[in-house]
Amino acid sequence: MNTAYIALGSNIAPRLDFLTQAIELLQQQETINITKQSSIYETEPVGLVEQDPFLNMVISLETELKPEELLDTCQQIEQLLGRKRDIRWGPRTIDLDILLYNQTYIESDRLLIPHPRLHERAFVLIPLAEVSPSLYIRGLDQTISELLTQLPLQDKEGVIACQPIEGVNESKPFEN
Ligand code: A4P
Ligand code: MG
Repeated sequence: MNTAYIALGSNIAPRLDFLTQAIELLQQQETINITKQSSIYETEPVGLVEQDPFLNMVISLETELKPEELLDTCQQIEQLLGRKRDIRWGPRTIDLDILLYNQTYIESDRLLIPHPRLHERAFVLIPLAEVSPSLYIRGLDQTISELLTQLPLQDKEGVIACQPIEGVNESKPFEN
């Protein structure tokens, strides 16, 4: 069995619904078993900053799928949930990025693993540290917790844990 970590992101309403549906669709796959899921975080947009805030989270899963097959599944789910690919780094209903797959290193046309921007993004490292703080990243030669301590405070302040409001399709940030 293989262990993979996936980052989920959405910044088009209803964001919480898109995250929830993506998780359900992953869990429905016979070849995938979700083992842990982080809290949901509201995060300031990174890269292309003139867009709405995101909800982000990370899950870990066990799977029989090979990395390319897992990517196919993620992309099918993105399509099902209305993902359009017009602007790189632009607004999206749902983005599913494979962060890690075992300790495998992959550099192909379709797949870069570990995800190349994992170590510089608070919206990835904070939820990933919640799921697996002591996970060691080969190549970067550090654990998730160690990578997180090196991020600027300003980046981490843009990532706020949320709690869902019952019956409402959005989330209410609270101080963490
Ligand atoms: N691809 C290569 N490696 C991977 C991987 N490990 N997992 C390829 C998934 N896909 C991978 O992705 C483009 C291509 O990357 C795919 O065809 C796949 O073969 P995409 O999802 O179509 O496009 P994208 O999401 O716009 O690009 P990318 O590079 O995934 O963007 P990022 O780096 O994910 O940035 N700010 C906040 N706060 N929260 C966010 O979630 N996300 C982005 C998108 C920017 N700013 C953000 C957030
Ligand atoms: Mg993506």
